[in-house]
Amino acid sequence: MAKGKNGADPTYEAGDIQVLKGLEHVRKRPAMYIGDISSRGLHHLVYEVIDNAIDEALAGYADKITMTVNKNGSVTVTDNGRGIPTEVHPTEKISALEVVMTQLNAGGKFNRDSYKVSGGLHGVGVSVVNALSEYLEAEVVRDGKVYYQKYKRGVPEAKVKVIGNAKKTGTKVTFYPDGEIFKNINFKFETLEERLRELAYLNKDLTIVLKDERDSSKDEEFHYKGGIVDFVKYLDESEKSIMGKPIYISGDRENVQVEVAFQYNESYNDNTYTFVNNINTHEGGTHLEGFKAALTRTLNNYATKNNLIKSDKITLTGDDFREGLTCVLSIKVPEPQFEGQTKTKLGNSEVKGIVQSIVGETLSNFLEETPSIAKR
Ligand code: 28F
Repeated sequence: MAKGKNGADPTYEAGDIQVLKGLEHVRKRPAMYIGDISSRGLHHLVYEVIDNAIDEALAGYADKITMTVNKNGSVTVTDNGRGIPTEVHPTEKISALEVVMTQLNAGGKFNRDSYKVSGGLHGVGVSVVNALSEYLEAEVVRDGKVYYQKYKRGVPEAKVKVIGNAKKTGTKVTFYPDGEIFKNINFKFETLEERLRELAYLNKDLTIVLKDERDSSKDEEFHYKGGIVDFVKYLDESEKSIMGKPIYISGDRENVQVEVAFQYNESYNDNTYTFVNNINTHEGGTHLEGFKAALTRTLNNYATKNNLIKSDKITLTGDDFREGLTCVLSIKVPEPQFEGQTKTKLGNSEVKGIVQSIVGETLSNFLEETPSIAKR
């Protein structure tokens, strides 16, 4: 290998400069990566780390995620997945763990036919969290060993080293947000609690534990075997349902997984929440359009066929069918296109037809089979 000007290995030098440029860009324009540097941006740091653990669960390798707000204000997230790979890169001579932690968007760990969860600004990668943290410690248990590396504002303090042995596997990330970037580095327990509870409802096989060393009386454990059906019951806790239990529909077509749970209560408001790959699509999109079209058409057909509409002068509109509706629609799409002001509107046009057909077919069968509920 030819030696660089100061005798350093030029390949390593080049890679190093590229890494430093990346981290420097993140620290110069953090809002481009996490939306803003207010409390919301601070919490996006946590969501970015959590989402990588959720991805490991979606891939089928982790079923428990623990998050702790430590006494000193740092946050620790652990999962019991495979552990981030640590093998040393053949040419770059650095561990895969260091690549994931220091190179922008190195964490693109899943290929097309799995679902990359992405919170915040949709999966910027944990290297962004690293660049915006005064320090970050990564601990990986894999191949019977415990690997460790510590970073200061994204720069490794030393090479990845083995600090012990262990049987299980998993990844643990502790980070302390950089006070030079964020004015306020206090994590709000209630904010974290709400997002983690939502993620547990959306991923029914996952257990999520939330601990606060500043006040351990608030510790929580979320695990909802009923998934989004339990979510609808939770949302409707203070309402009176007009049907025994929520209707649950699921199916998948063309690599799109659709799940919807809904029930009617005696109120007049429409309480519909929609998610794509665990992202809360506040602005709706093609999945919601498909669900609304299926609901309106199926209920209208049923009502007309069973002459439940007294006079033929009125046709019920979509809004009529959403009075008193509490609904959670959660879909998983390999390549979601997000639009809208806050990038929380799904744009994939093919999804509307997929959701409409899955919901339409299952719902009309359900109404035929349970006329008592249908009539109500
Ligand atoms: C506390 C936060 O970040 N968990 C993670 C994995 C597992 C793999 C992975 C992550 C492949 C090489 C890019 C392991 N074995 N929790 C986490 N768990 N990343 S992040 O792979 C990273 C990609 O570098 C993993 C086999 N395949 C993937």
